[in-house]
Amino acid sequence: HSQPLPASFARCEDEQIHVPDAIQPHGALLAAGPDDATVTHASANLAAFLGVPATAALGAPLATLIGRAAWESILDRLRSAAPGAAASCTGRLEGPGGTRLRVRAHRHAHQLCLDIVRVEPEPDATIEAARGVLETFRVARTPSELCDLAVHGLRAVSGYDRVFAYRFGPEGDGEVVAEERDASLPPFLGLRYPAADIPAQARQHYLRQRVGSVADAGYVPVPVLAADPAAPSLDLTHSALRSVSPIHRRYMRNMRTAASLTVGLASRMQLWGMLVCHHATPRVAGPDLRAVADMVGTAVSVMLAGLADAEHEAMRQGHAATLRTLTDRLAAPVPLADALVAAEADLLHLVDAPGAAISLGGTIRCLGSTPRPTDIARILAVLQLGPDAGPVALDDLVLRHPALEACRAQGSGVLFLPLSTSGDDAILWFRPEQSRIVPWGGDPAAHAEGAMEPRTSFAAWQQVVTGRSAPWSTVDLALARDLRTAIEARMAVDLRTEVEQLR
Ligand code: BLA
Repeated sequence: HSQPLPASFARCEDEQIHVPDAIQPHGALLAAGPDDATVTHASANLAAFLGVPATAALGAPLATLIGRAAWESILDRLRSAAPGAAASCTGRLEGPGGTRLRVRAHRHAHQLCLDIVRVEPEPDATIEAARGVLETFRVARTPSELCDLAVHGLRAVSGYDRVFAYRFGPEGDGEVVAEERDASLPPFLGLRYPAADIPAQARQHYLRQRVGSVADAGYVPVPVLAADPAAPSLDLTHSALRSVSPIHRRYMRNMRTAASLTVGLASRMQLWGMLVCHHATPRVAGPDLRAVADMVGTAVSVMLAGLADAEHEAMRQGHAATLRTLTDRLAAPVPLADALVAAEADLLHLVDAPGAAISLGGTIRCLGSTPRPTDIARILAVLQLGPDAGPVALDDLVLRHPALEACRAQGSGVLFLPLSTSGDDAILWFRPEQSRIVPWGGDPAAHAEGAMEPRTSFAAWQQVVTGRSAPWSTVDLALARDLRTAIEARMAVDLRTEVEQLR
């Protein structure tokens, strides 16, 4: 376990995980070329499943290996798949001595690819079980509630001893946002993990092929042999037997997990997160369980964006009264700046900030707890980004701009709302520095830059974060934009009055 991993690549994200030239040993693989008929690839363990050595299978007609009836049925069913859809089907085969086999066929990159596994007793992963899980999703009102229901349902169906939902942050790091586990296991809920744990190509992979599984992290990979040794490696993206990265296998062993079943969650074409099932002892995720996991993941993915929008809208509505009061106050027959100053309490409450500054016509007025006006002028100079700069929300102003260090106490966080396309007219809200403790599932710095080794300790590790405020939400930004619309309406009225007075 302590030997360095042989790596033919320089960075984690350079490992070509879709072409490992190997599979996991709990199944066998056959692939046929563009003619669907002649075997181009066979896994070295083929004899244990079909009684025919891989070397004998290469170049042979696929129909003679699995039987003409099975072959024709597979082609027939793949043909009826919707155009563009990833075509796949499962069927049954009989191996030597009457062993019962399941075969899952799919077509990808002009190859017909067959995963062959033994029929094993599977947990009760039926359509009925899947329907039962999806049924519970009806009551979810937020993405977070949906994740709770998904991990609960997936654990009940799969029987894995830990199931959690992992959500990616904007930088690729992630957090465990829902979890159900055997009471004997330590909790992961709330812990954060660095982006390096699931490098970019692995995240891309889970967008393309949503379900992945490892039956036994301690397995010895089985080579996939090719009829033409000069042919490019077989793309195993969609094979349920794809051998996973040796680095990730070691990661699992370090974590004391033998088996995993992973479902990618996508929202708005992005990988939002994953549902991950772990089991302490080896466990094959059979075709039925994978299908149920796929259904659960698809339902969650489809619902995520809508629930996030609904949650966003509900939070926005929660501030609707404040926004209405502000809009009414803007109608007062006093200069705009005076109207805003008079509405101080509502202006601060709108985005839950203890301080704000109004910069209009070259004058800065401070409300509540803010940096000093001279420092606010410097913030303005830094944030005036361009002619049509939208609102900007930063929770790390002084970390980004060390020259603004003096703003740390009152203004580590700033929400900047430009009011005009020229000049300094703007509203700024401030939030104070708020030191907080971020719990990581192991020291994130244990990944030295470019390290090819997974870390060995996953003991909770607390990072004290300074120089940041409480984060601004997309709802805060939306409310600031709403206020700007009201202010622009008021400015238009002012302008019309001015023009009329000139006449
Ligand atoms: C894959 N890494 C993964 C996956 C997860 C994690 C969930 C998807 C596959 C699976 O679930 O088995 C990470 N697992 C976690 C995290 C938790 C967990 C964060 O249980 C938290 C509780 N990994 C490293 C380093 C590298 C690396 C240093 O630690 C690269 C040098 C790579 N991780 C890596 C690769 C994959 C991966 C390449 C894809 C494996 C594959 O599918 O081939």
